[in-house]
Amino acid sequence: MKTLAIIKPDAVAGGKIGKILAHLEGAGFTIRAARFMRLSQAQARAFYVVHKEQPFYDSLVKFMTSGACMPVLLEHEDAVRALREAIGATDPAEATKGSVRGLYAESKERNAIHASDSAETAERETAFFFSEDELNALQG
Ligand code: FUP
Repeated sequence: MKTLAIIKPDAVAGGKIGKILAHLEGAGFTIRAARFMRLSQAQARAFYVVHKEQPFYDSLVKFMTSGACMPVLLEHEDAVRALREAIGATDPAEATKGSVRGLYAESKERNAIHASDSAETAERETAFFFSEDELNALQG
């Protein structure tokens, strides 16, 4: 199955794209699609709409629009669970040492990477960045 990751603006600006993708490929994930883009305010607000009542929402949107990010579609057996395990806890202070966030996150907000938290979310978030036509074309 597939799941959606976003390498966040802190990690892109910090020159961590290569390290993070290598880490994920080393953990057995296959990259099926990727883009390099800067989220608009509207896109960031829509992407994180489930958090719109949270006190950190405005700050999160500001951070996610602060620079380029890299949405990546990843395939793995039990991909949602496998990616959540590989990235570690939201707060790097609580993340497993060898996880992506344990290695590369700066703070709970600037935490290097996003990963879908369920199969349903993965579907919604994948469609947010990649069209069916595009994904079919990539499959050949
Ligand atoms: P996660 O699924 O691990 O990305 O974490 P959440 O869905 O709980 O939060 C989504 C994003 O909101 C996090 F990646 C970072 C941000 N956030 C904060 O900035 N402060 C918080 O207290 C909680 C989350």
